[in-house]
Amino acid sequence: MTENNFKSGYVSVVGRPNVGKSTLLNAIIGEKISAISSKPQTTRQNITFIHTDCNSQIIFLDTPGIQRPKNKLGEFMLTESKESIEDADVITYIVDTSKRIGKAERSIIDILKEYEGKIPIVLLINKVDTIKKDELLEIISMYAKEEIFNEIIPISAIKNDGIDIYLEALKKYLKPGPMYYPDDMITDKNERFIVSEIIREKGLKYLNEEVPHGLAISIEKLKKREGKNIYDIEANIFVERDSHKGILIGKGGSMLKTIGTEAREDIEKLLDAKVNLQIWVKVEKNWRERENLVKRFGYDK
Ligand code: GDP
Ligand code: K
Ligand code: MG
Repeated sequence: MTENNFKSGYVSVVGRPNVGKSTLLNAIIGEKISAISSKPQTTRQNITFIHTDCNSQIIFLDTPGIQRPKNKLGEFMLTESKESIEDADVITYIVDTSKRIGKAERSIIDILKEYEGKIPIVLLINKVDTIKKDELLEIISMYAKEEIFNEIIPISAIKNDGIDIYLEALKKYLKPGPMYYPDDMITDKNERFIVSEIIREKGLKYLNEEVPHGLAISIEKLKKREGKNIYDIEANIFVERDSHKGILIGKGGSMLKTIGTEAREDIEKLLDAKVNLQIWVKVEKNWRERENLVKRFGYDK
Protein backbone atom coordinates (compact mmCIF):
# COMPACT_ATOMS: atom_id res chain seq x y z
CA MET A 1 0.00 0.00 0.00
CA THR A 2 1.56 3.26 -1.06
CA GLU A 3 0.95 6.30 1.05
CA ASN A 4 -0.79 8.39 -1.54
CA ASN A 5 -3.86 6.19 -1.82
CA PHE A 6 -4.43 6.06 1.92
CA LYS A 7 -7.70 7.80 2.75
CA SER A 8 -8.85 9.41 5.96
CA GLY A 9 -11.47 11.70 7.34
CA TYR A 10 -14.24 12.47 9.79
CA VAL A 11 -17.71 10.97 9.66
CA SER A 12 -20.40 12.56 11.76
CA VAL A 13 -23.12 10.13 12.76
CA VAL A 14 -26.48 11.75 13.40
CA GLY A 15 -29.97 10.52 13.99
CA ARG A 16 -32.77 10.76 16.46
CA PRO A 17 -32.32 8.93 19.76
CA ASN A 18 -32.61 5.16 19.77
CA VAL A 19 -32.12 4.43 16.07
CA GLY A 20 -28.95 2.47 16.84
CA LYS A 21 -26.05 4.91 16.39
CA SER A 22 -24.09 3.60 19.32
CA THR A 23 -24.79 -0.03 18.41
CA LEU A 24 -23.48 0.59 14.89
CA LEU A 25 -20.30 2.29 16.04
CA ASN A 26 -19.62 -0.36 18.65
CA ALA A 27 -20.08 -2.98 15.94
CA ILE A 28 -17.59 -1.21 13.68
CA ILE A 29 -15.01 -0.87 16.39
CA GLY A 30 -15.77 -4.11 18.18
CA GLU A 31 -15.52 -2.74 21.69
CA LYS A 32 -18.16 -1.43 23.97
CA ILE A 33 -17.31 2.22 24.19
CA SER A 34 -20.53 4.11 23.76
CA ALA A 35 -23.31 3.34 26.19
CA ILE A 36 -26.11 1.41 24.54
CA SER A 37 -29.59 1.04 25.91
CA SER A 38 -33.20 1.06 24.80
CA LYS A 39 -33.74 4.45 26.44
CA PRO A 40 -33.28 7.60 24.38
CA GLN A 41 -30.55 10.12 25.19
CA THR A 42 -28.09 7.46 26.24
CA THR A 43 -25.32 9.24 24.38
CA ARG A 44 -24.73 12.67 25.87
CA GLN A 45 -21.59 13.93 24.23
CA ASN A 46 -19.58 13.33 21.08
CA ILE A 47 -17.50 10.21 21.27
CA THR A 48 -14.77 9.52 18.76
CA PHE A 49 -14.38 6.05 17.32
CA ILE A 50 -11.40 5.35 15.13
CA HIS A 51 -11.52 2.63 12.49
CA THR A 52 -8.25 1.86 10.76
CA ASP A 53 -7.64 -0.72 8.05
CA CYS A 54 -5.01 -1.22 5.37
CA ASN A 55 -6.13 1.65 3.15
CA SER A 56 -8.10 4.02 5.37
CA GLN A 57 -8.62 5.63 8.74
CA ILE A 58 -12.18 6.68 9.40
CA ILE A 59 -12.89 8.79 12.46
CA PHE A 60 -16.50 8.53 13.51
CA LEU A 61 -18.20 10.98 15.82
CA ASP A 62 -21.12 9.51 17.73
CA THR A 63 -23.36 12.48 18.41
CA PRO A 64 -25.88 12.87 21.23
CA GLY A 65 -28.76 13.24 18.80
CA ILE A 66 -30.54 16.22 17.41
CA GLN A 67 -33.67 17.33 19.21
CA ARG A 68 -35.18 20.37 20.84
CA PRO A 69 -33.40 20.96 24.18
CA LYS A 70 -35.46 20.69 27.37
CA ASN A 71 -32.75 21.78 29.81
CA LYS A 72 -29.09 22.80 30.10
CA LEU A 73 -27.94 19.27 29.37
CA GLY A 74 -30.14 19.25 26.25
CA GLU A 75 -28.65 22.53 25.02
CA PHE A 76 -25.16 21.09 25.37
CA MET A 77 -26.20 17.98 23.45
CA LEU A 78 -27.67 19.93 20.50
CA THR A 79 -24.60 22.15 20.17
CA GLU A 80 -22.34 19.10 20.22
CA SER A 81 -24.29 17.47 17.39
CA LYS A 82 -24.26 20.53 15.15
CA GLU A 83 -20.55 21.14 15.61
CA SER A 84 -19.87 17.58 14.67
CA ILE A 85 -21.77 17.98 11.39
CA GLU A 86 -19.95 21.14 10.37
CA ASP A 87 -16.51 19.55 10.73
CA ALA A 88 -17.38 16.33 8.92
CA ASP A 89 -16.08 15.02 5.58
CA VAL A 90 -19.09 12.73 5.32
CA ILE A 91 -22.37 12.79 7.21
CA THR A 92 -24.08 9.55 8.13
CA TYR A 93 -27.74 9.85 8.95
CA ILE A 94 -29.27 6.80 10.63
CA VAL A 95 -32.97 6.06 10.73
CA ASP A 96 -34.84 2.96 11.77
CA THR A 97 -37.56 1.09 9.88
CA SER A 98 -40.48 3.37 10.72
CA LYS A 99 -42.76 3.56 7.70
CA ARG A 100 -43.36 7.28 7.79
CA ILE A 101 -41.13 10.26 8.30
CA GLY A 102 -42.11 11.61 11.70
CA LYS A 103 -41.57 15.05 13.22
CA ALA A 104 -38.16 14.19 14.68
CA GLU A 105 -36.87 12.86 11.35
CA ARG A 106 -38.31 15.84 9.48
CA SER A 107 -36.44 18.31 11.65
CA ILE A 108 -33.16 16.44 11.12
CA ILE A 109 -33.73 16.26 7.35
CA ASP A 110 -34.33 20.03 7.35
CA ILE A 111 -30.99 20.56 9.09
CA LEU A 112 -29.25 18.18 6.65
CA LYS A 113 -30.64 20.07 3.66
CA GLU A 114 -28.35 22.95 4.61
CA TYR A 115 -25.38 20.67 3.90
CA GLU A 116 -26.64 19.07 0.69
CA GLY A 117 -24.11 19.41 -2.11
CA LYS A 118 -21.42 20.54 0.37
CA ILE A 119 -20.92 17.41 2.46
CA PRO A 120 -21.86 13.93 1.14
CA ILE A 121 -24.71 12.37 3.11
CA VAL A 122 -25.04 8.60 3.52
CA LEU A 123 -28.39 7.38 4.80
CA LEU A 124 -28.41 4.15 6.80
CA ILE A 125 -31.70 2.37 7.35
CA ASN A 126 -31.03 0.34 10.48
CA LYS A 127 -32.87 -2.56 12.15
CA VAL A 128 -33.77 -4.20 8.83
CA ASP A 129 -33.76 -7.50 10.73
CA THR A 130 -37.22 -6.47 11.96
CA ILE A 131 -38.94 -6.05 8.56
CA LYS A 132 -39.70 -7.80 5.26
CA LYS A 133 -38.02 -6.99 1.97
CA ASP A 134 -41.02 -5.24 0.36
CA GLU A 135 -41.38 -3.03 3.44
CA LEU A 136 -37.72 -2.10 3.11
CA LEU A 137 -38.19 -1.12 -0.53
CA GLU A 138 -41.03 1.21 0.49
CA ILE A 139 -38.88 2.84 3.15
CA ILE A 140 -35.98 3.29 0.72
CA SER A 141 -38.18 4.99 -1.86
CA MET A 142 -39.76 7.19 0.81
CA TYR A 143 -36.33 8.57 1.77
CA ALA A 144 -35.08 8.68 -1.83
CA LYS A 145 -37.80 11.25 -2.56
CA GLU A 146 -36.01 13.68 -0.26
CA GLU A 147 -33.22 13.82 -2.87
CA ILE A 148 -30.43 14.71 -0.45
CA PHE A 149 -28.76 11.34 0.05
CA ASN A 150 -25.70 10.25 -1.90
CA GLU A 151 -26.24 6.66 -0.75
CA ILE A 152 -29.03 4.74 0.93
CA ILE A 153 -27.83 1.57 2.65
CA PRO A 154 -29.94 -0.89 4.66
CA ILE A 155 -28.15 -2.38 7.66
CA SER A 156 -28.69 -4.34 10.84
CA ALA A 157 -26.20 -3.04 13.37
CA ILE A 158 -27.14 -5.74 15.84
CA LYS A 159 -26.59 -8.55 13.31
CA ASN A 160 -23.52 -6.95 11.76
CA ASP A 161 -25.30 -6.88 8.39
CA GLY A 162 -24.41 -4.34 5.72
CA ILE A 163 -21.60 -2.79 7.72
CA ASP A 164 -18.89 -3.76 5.19
CA ILE A 165 -20.94 -2.18 2.43
CA TYR A 166 -21.28 0.96 4.51
CA LEU A 167 -17.52 1.20 5.14
CA GLU A 168 -16.75 0.71 1.45
CA ALA A 169 -19.28 3.43 0.58
CA LEU A 170 -17.62 5.85 2.99
CA LYS A 171 -14.25 5.27 1.35
CA LYS A 172 -15.69 6.51 -1.94
CA TYR A 173 -16.24 9.93 -0.37
CA LEU A 174 -13.09 10.24 1.71
CA LYS A 175 -10.11 12.07 0.28
CA PRO A 176 -6.50 10.92 0.39
CA GLY A 177 -5.14 11.86 3.78
CA PRO A 178 -2.78 10.88 6.59
CA MET A 179 -3.23 8.54 9.52
CA TYR A 180 -4.26 10.92 12.27
CA TYR A 181 -4.11 8.37 15.08
CA PRO A 182 -1.97 5.29 15.75
CA ASP A 183 -3.53 2.26 14.04
CA ASP A 184 -4.33 0.46 17.30
CA MET A 185 -6.18 3.40 18.83
CA ILE A 186 -9.96 3.02 18.88
CA THR A 187 -11.13 6.07 20.77
CA ASP A 188 -9.83 9.40 22.03
CA LYS A 189 -11.70 8.97 25.31
CA ASN A 190 -9.77 7.83 28.36
CA GLU A 191 -10.42 4.77 30.53
CA ARG A 192 -12.21 6.79 33.17
CA PHE A 193 -14.74 8.02 30.67
CA ILE A 194 -15.38 4.58 29.21
CA VAL A 195 -15.74 3.09 32.68
CA SER A 196 -18.27 5.76 33.62
CA GLU A 197 -20.22 5.07 30.43
CA ILE A 198 -20.35 1.35 31.22
CA ILE A 199 -21.74 2.06 34.69
CA ARG A 200 -24.27 4.51 33.27
CA GLU A 201 -25.34 1.98 30.65
CA LYS A 202 -26.09 -0.62 33.33
CA GLY A 203 -28.07 1.94 35.27
CA LEU A 204 -30.11 2.76 32.17
CA LYS A 205 -30.67 -0.90 31.47
CA TYR A 206 -32.20 -1.71 34.84
CA LEU A 207 -34.03 1.47 35.76
CA ASN A 208 -37.06 2.77 33.98
CA GLU A 209 -38.40 6.10 32.86
CA GLU A 210 -37.84 8.94 35.36
CA VAL A 211 -34.56 7.92 36.93
CA PRO A 212 -32.23 7.14 34.00
CA HIS A 213 -32.04 10.58 32.43
CA GLY A 214 -31.01 12.01 35.77
CA LEU A 215 -28.07 9.65 36.16
CA ALA A 216 -24.52 10.99 36.20
CA ILE A 217 -21.38 9.08 37.07
CA SER A 218 -18.19 10.36 38.54
CA ILE A 219 -15.15 8.14 38.86
CA GLU A 220 -13.40 9.03 42.11
CA LYS A 221 -10.65 6.47 41.83
CA LEU A 222 -9.28 4.21 39.10
CA LYS A 223 -5.99 2.69 40.07
CA LYS A 224 -4.01 -0.44 39.26
CA ARG A 225 -2.57 -2.22 42.29
CA GLU A 226 1.22 -2.30 42.50
CA GLY A 227 2.53 -5.41 40.77
CA LYS A 228 -0.94 -6.95 40.36
CA ASN A 229 -3.43 -7.15 37.51
CA ILE A 230 -6.22 -5.72 39.68
CA TYR A 231 -7.88 -2.34 39.43
CA ASP A 232 -9.58 -0.59 42.33
CA ILE A 233 -12.37 1.61 41.08
CA GLU A 234 -14.62 3.89 43.09
CA ALA A 235 -17.58 5.56 41.46
CA ASN A 236 -20.43 7.81 42.52
CA ILE A 237 -23.78 7.62 40.81
CA PHE A 238 -25.66 10.89 41.15
CA VAL A 239 -29.44 11.02 40.93
CA GLU A 240 -31.74 14.03 40.98
CA ARG A 241 -34.03 13.09 43.86
CA ASP A 242 -34.04 11.28 47.20
CA SER A 243 -36.75 8.94 45.93
CA HIS A 244 -34.52 7.99 42.99
CA LYS A 245 -31.74 7.06 45.36
CA GLY A 246 -33.97 4.45 46.95
CA ILE A 247 -34.96 3.02 43.57
CA LEU A 248 -31.36 2.81 42.45
CA ILE A 249 -30.22 1.01 45.59
CA GLY A 250 -33.21 -1.34 45.52
CA LYS A 251 -34.55 -3.69 48.15
CA GLY A 252 -31.69 -4.65 50.43
CA GLY A 253 -29.26 -3.17 47.90
CA SER A 254 -30.28 -5.66 45.20
CA MET A 255 -30.55 -3.19 42.31
CA LEU A 256 -27.19 -1.59 42.96
CA LYS A 257 -25.66 -5.03 43.27
CA THR A 258 -26.98 -6.09 39.85
CA ILE A 259 -25.75 -2.89 38.23
CA GLY A 260 -22.37 -3.18 39.93
CA THR A 261 -21.86 -6.82 39.01
CA GLU A 262 -22.65 -6.34 35.33
CA ALA A 263 -20.60 -3.17 35.13
CA ARG A 264 -17.65 -4.90 36.76
CA GLU A 265 -17.78 -7.75 34.24
CA ASP A 266 -17.71 -5.33 31.29
CA ILE A 267 -14.94 -3.24 32.83
CA GLU A 268 -12.87 -6.38 33.42
CA LYS A 269 -13.16 -7.17 29.71
CA LEU A 270 -12.23 -3.62 28.79
CA LEU A 271 -9.18 -3.43 31.06
CA ASP A 272 -8.29 -7.12 30.71
CA ALA A 273 -7.82 -7.28 34.48
CA LYS A 274 -9.66 -8.10 37.69
CA VAL A 275 -11.70 -5.22 38.99
CA ASN A 276 -12.77 -4.30 42.49
CA LEU A 277 -15.65 -1.88 41.93
CA GLN A 278 -17.32 0.16 44.63
CA ILE A 279 -20.31 2.33 43.86
CA TRP A 280 -22.04 4.93 46.02
CA VAL A 281 -25.35 6.61 45.23
CA LYS A 282 -25.65 10.33 45.89
CA VAL A 283 -28.29 12.97 45.33
CA GLU A 284 -27.71 16.26 43.50
CA LYS A 285 -31.16 17.87 43.29
CA ASN A 286 -32.15 18.61 39.66
CA TRP A 287 -28.53 18.62 38.50
CA ARG A 288 -29.50 18.74 34.83
CA GLU A 289 -30.88 22.26 35.39
CA ARG A 290 -27.69 23.44 37.10
CA GLU A 291 -25.00 24.52 34.69
CA ASN A 292 -22.08 24.10 37.11
CA LEU A 293 -23.11 20.50 37.81
CA VAL A 294 -23.73 19.70 34.15
CA LYS A 295 -20.16 20.84 33.56
CA ARG A 296 -18.78 19.03 36.58
CA PHE A 297 -20.23 15.75 35.36
CA GLY A 298 -18.21 16.12 32.18
CA TYR A 299 -20.67 17.72 29.78
CA ASP A 300 -18.40 20.56 28.90
CA LYS A 301 -15.73 21.53 26.39
P1 GDP B 1 -28.76 5.40 19.78
O1 GDP B 1 -29.58 6.16 20.78
O2 GDP B 1 -29.09 5.84 18.40
O3 GDP B 1 -27.29 5.44 20.06
O4 GDP B 1 -29.27 3.89 19.85
P2 GDP B 1 -28.62 2.62 20.57
O5 GDP B 1 -27.45 2.13 19.83
O6 GDP B 1 -28.46 2.93 22.01
O7 GDP B 1 -29.77 1.52 20.33
C1 GDP B 1 -31.10 1.71 20.78
C2 GDP B 1 -31.84 0.37 20.83
O8 GDP B 1 -32.02 -0.19 19.52
C3 GDP B 1 -31.10 -0.70 21.64
O9 GDP B 1 -32.07 -1.44 22.36
C4 GDP B 1 -30.45 -1.57 20.56
O10 GDP B 1 -30.24 -2.90 20.98
C5 GDP B 1 -31.49 -1.50 19.45
N1 GDP B 1 -30.89 -1.76 18.12
C6 GDP B 1 -29.80 -1.15 17.61
N2 GDP B 1 -29.51 -1.65 16.37
C7 GDP B 1 -30.44 -2.60 16.10
C8 GDP B 1 -30.68 -3.47 14.97
O11 GDP B 1 -29.96 -3.51 13.98
N3 GDP B 1 -31.78 -4.29 15.06
C9 GDP B 1 -32.60 -4.29 16.15
N4 GDP B 1 -33.64 -5.13 16.11
N5 GDP B 1 -32.39 -3.49 17.22
C10 GDP B 1 -31.32 -2.65 17.21
K1 K C 1 -30.12 5.00 23.24
MG1 MG D 1 -26.24 6.47 21.46
